[in-house]
Amino acid sequence: MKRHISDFAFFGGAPAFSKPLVVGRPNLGEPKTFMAQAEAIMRSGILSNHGPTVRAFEEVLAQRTGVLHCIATCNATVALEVVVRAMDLCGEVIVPSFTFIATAHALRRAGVTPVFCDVDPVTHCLDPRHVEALITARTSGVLAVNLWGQACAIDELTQLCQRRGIRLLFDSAHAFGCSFRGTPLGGFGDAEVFSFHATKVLNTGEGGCIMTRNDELAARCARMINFGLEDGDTVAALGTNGKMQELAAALGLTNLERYDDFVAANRANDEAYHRCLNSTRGVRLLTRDPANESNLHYVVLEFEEDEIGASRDEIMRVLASENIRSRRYFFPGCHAAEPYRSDRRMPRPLVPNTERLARNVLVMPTGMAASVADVETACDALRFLVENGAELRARLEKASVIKPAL
Ligand code: T4K
Repeated sequence: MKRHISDFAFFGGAPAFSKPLVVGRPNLGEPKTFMAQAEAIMRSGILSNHGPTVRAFEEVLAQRTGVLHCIATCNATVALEVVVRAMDLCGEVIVPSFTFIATAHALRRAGVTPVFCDVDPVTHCLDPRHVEALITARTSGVLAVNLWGQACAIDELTQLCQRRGIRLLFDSAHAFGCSFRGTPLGGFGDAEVFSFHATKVLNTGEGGCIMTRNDELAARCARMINFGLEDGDTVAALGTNGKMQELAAALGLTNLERYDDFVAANRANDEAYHRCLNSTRGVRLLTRDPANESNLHYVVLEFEEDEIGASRDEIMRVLASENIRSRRYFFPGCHAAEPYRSDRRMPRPLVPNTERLARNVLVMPTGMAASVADVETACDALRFLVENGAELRARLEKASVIKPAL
């Protein structure tokens, strides 16, 4: 328990954790289950090209979500780029400025201009009220993000896109296992893309999938992730190699068996964060809509620098020396990252909420690798820093270590 600023490792004390407590330590199922599947795959000699394990993984995902088509991919970034091309999106697509850079890059790499739109200050998701004003004759669609394991304003965006005759695609990288008003995510809009990166609630090491109810779009995506090949050797379209490999699917199936445990761990941690931080002024947890189910895989804090007397970055730096490795997703916002920042041809809508969130948001560790006791220890340190922000800043200034960017 920290009682003085000097108790923090940054100022010479002992760190709260001997090993790093990180955001994104993989959730893993039983090694024995994976090994048995890996052995079967090795004996079969089928390692890739939409083999039986990938097909089984796709089938389970389709069943769980009730979505007709699930196409497993090597990651979500390639999957997004593939769907953007398969949907024939062109010109401009409206996308939130507060998201992981992969969302924007997928558009740009597919030859589409991402038009960065501001987000809702409460949900951090694309704000439909700002979307409409950005629609021009060049707009072919909206790429919305179901951020932090929560559904965004799906109804409003669906109605808006239908009314304006443009397409709607969802980046659901964070949102496997989540639902919107009782319906599992996966079947909304023209398509949804999920990530199974090591850091996600369900992982295949690297991986992702495309889900859609549209038969034709599914067929196009399946072809495009396999070089545009049809019937083995006929190249029917432009394509890439976006296939998931068999061993990745085996890891996915293995981890899926413990999915409920992963979410239960997240829930217990989420409750602990709320319990420990609820009465701390200057820091608040993301408010989630109780009507939508979340996997709770992201613990998202917002800091009020004026109230605390210290910034998110100052707090994060001192936490890091405690071996509490929080992340400042998505600093500095896509609009302020290259190549978008320097591209003078890009439309430049104002995004004040994104800029505030990029300064104030901090994501904390959770998942199977973080116990409730770990969360309580991390929160003790965090609470002390927030409650003693002015002193923290003074000590940092004295040590002349303040740097605006880490
Ligand atoms: N759309 C959105 C909204 C996204 O957030 C993302 C990805 C995508 C699309 C694209 O999905 P993918 O193409 O990746 O499928 C991470 C992930 O790399 C990225 O998948 C994720 N979003 C993004 C938000 O975060 P980093 O750079 O913050 O995390 P990384 O890879 O440095 O790992 C974080 C910590 O996790 C490490 O300090 C240690 C731990 N870790 C990580 C790996 C990979 C492990 O303990 N074991 C591991 O194997 O990007």
